[in-house]
Amino acid sequence: MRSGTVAVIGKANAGKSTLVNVLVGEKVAIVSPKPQTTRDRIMGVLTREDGQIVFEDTPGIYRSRNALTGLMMKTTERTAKDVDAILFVHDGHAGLHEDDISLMKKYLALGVPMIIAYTKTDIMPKEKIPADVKALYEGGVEADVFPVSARKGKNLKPLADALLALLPEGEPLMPENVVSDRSERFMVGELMREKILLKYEEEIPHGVAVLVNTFEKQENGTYRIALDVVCEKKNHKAILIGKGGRALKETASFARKDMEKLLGAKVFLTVYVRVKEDWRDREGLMRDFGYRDGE
Ligand SMILES: Nc1nc2c(ncn2[C@@H]2O[C@H](COP(=O)(O)OP(=O)(O)OP(=O)(O)O)[C@@H](O)[C@H]2O)c(=O)[nH]1
Ligand SMILES: [Mg+2]
Repeated sequence: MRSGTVAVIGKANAGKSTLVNVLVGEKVAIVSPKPQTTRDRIMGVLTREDGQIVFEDTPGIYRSRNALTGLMMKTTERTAKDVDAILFVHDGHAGLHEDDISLMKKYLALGVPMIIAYTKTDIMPKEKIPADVKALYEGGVEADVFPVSARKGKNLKPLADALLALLPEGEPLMPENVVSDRSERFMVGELMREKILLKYEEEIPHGVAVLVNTFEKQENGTYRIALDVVCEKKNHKAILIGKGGRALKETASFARKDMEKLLGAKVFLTVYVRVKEDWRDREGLMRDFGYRDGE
């Protein structure tokens, strides 16, 4: 059998986390239509009879504007160098541009075996696919391209087969029942961040960190969870909370439903909103909030 690690790399919002979730068959990473949803390296494990693929989902490539995005890009760079293969995720629906080709070539140059997943084929004209594959080939991108739809579950088996074939012979790296390296406690904070990404405009979610202060299983099997939503500005706090607390109540209740699904139990959720100005530019605070550079 074969077994090894695969870094999942690509532009922000390309569909990396969605693809990892569907390949491993469980939600290990949150997903949203906004770029920079994933902030940290997250492991998702696919175990089959003939082998195991340990995916490392990474923060999408994005022009760095603050210390947090700088840290996120470092995580992605480190991950790409430290694996058996790279799965480069390209958003077919967003079109193929010069910078996509140069990005793919940059990762090919690392000398790590690489495969391209050309995703979101469910929302684009099919006849564009061969033209783009040809353009990649003519642009000097020497890698196999797999058109897929993570949303519709299309063509995923051939992609997983091709990835597995790139991995070394060996025993599984992770126990059979492990799908992620992240705790339920971590996921609970991420689910809240996902709902904030979905509910509020661009600027607000990108300045939000979620801290899990309490994560307790009670004797009767229910959970008591308390979260701090940290934002950067007083007016952001006001928007997050909304008139009479309505917006926050809605977001929290939406997140709570997902937490209950994850934990298989009733959740009592408390959320506080706090302001910490410019936390995304303050190294110490970022680390306090759990963001590291992928080491
Ligand atoms: N139609 C369609 N939408 C998709 C597909 N895969 C992902 N999406 C959507 O694309 C958006 C981004 O998906 P993510 O999986 O969060 O993308 P990502 O590459 O992990 O993004 P970052 O973590 O921000 O770098 C979400 O709205 C997804 O629902 C797909 O196969 N088809
Ligand atoms: Mg992601």
